[in-house]
Amino acid sequence: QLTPFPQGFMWGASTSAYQVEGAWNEEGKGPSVIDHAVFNAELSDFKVTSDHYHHLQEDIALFAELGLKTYRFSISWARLFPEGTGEINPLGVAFYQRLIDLLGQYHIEPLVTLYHFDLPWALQQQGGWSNPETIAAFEEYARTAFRLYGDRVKYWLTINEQNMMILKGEVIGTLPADTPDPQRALYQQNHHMMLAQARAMIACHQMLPTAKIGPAPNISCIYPATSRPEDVLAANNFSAIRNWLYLDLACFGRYNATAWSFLKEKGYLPQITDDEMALLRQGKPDFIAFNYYASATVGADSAKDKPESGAANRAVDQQMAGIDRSVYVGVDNPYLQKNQFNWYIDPLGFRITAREIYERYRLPLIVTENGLGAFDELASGNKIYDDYRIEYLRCHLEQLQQAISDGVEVMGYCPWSAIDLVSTHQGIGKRYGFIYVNRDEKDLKDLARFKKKSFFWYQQVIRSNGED
Ligand code: BGP
Repeated sequence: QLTPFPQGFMWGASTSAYQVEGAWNEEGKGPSVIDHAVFNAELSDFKVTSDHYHHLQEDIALFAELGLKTYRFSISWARLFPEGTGEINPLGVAFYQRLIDLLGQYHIEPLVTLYHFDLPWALQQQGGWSNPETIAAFEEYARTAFRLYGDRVKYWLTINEQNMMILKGEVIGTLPADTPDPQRALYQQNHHMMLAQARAMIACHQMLPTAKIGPAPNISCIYPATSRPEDVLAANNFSAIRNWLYLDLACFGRYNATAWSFLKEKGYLPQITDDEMALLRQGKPDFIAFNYYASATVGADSAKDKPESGAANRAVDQQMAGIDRSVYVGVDNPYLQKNQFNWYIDPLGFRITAREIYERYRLPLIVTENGLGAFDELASGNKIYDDYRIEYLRCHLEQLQQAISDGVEVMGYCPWSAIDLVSTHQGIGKRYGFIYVNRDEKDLKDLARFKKKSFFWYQQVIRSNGED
């Protein structure tokens, strides 16, 4: 007998500012690291994306029609503070005010990410997260957001996928290319981000006593390649480095012992002080948000000894970038299907992950990303038959409900993404939305919005509180 989704369950959907807004240099917005990053020239850039900035009313009306109870979006730090700190941009302030007001009109609860990969370029030029002054800049920005929007926004997320920014430092991180000893520098950045997060959580609790705030890492289910103890140990180590390092710091204010010994062995230990550790213990989240897309399977044999075993191997390697490939190797999982981008589809892994997080930290969970990227086809009559996405989401929701029945406290589910937007490394062609945006990689067309088949499916799911 399955436990029903709780009353007031936060049925939602997610986006992030740089992937959906466009208007990259309009109305006083400063540049961010994304505007200076070099991506594949064949793919769409982040200048216009889905042009949500200029389609705000239309998009929020569509989200209301979809039935969203919650909308997760991020504030572009550089839209509020073009220089990262100091002078505030009134037009940026007004844009998010408008967005939040519109959500209010439709009774959609805002869930706001403070920082989703787009560090202001001005801060990056001063060393980004390697510079401890960025910690104070983040706190100032967070306090400003709490002051401006705290009367309406009750749910806050600190930093999106901090673990991915560290593990894939060279791709989405903020490490300048010529940094000596890059791994060590990344773990120092990680420490600074943790301090910034703790300061934001403390500020949130001081300024908005009824608001709730939490971290939003990407957590993956890690399987051992076989039942050979060496493989199990490898999976255990990998999970500590990939997942628990981040949540242990956020929730317990301490370094995960296994991860710490890995950092020590590799010479990646950050510099930390007792005062900083006291601050980390003081800043506590109210809930844990997590993004889940796929699981990974790892073995103990070093990559040196094994030839590449194909796409799955690369998929795991992608997740392990930043971790010495001679330590762990990603292996194929013959029990799982893959999507068009070679990510494993693993709904049961989703349930396992939710249980694992809950058992470790005993905080309510909210899923802030989960979804299927695919090359959707626009059929005649502007229809999009994305049955594969419905299938993916349905199976994951089933397992989420199983997790709830297992006793896991789940506040909500916000799949990625509310509307099509630009994927960081694969352009607009890799779509996730319930709403299609009519454009190609380079041809902006008319940016018209079309409801996909999954839109109507999700609408019914929300209407029935997950019964359908
Ligand atoms: C997460 C990010 C999102 C989004 C998503 C899908 O890591 O938080 O910003 O991009 O992954 O990833 P992709 O677009 O690479 O398929």
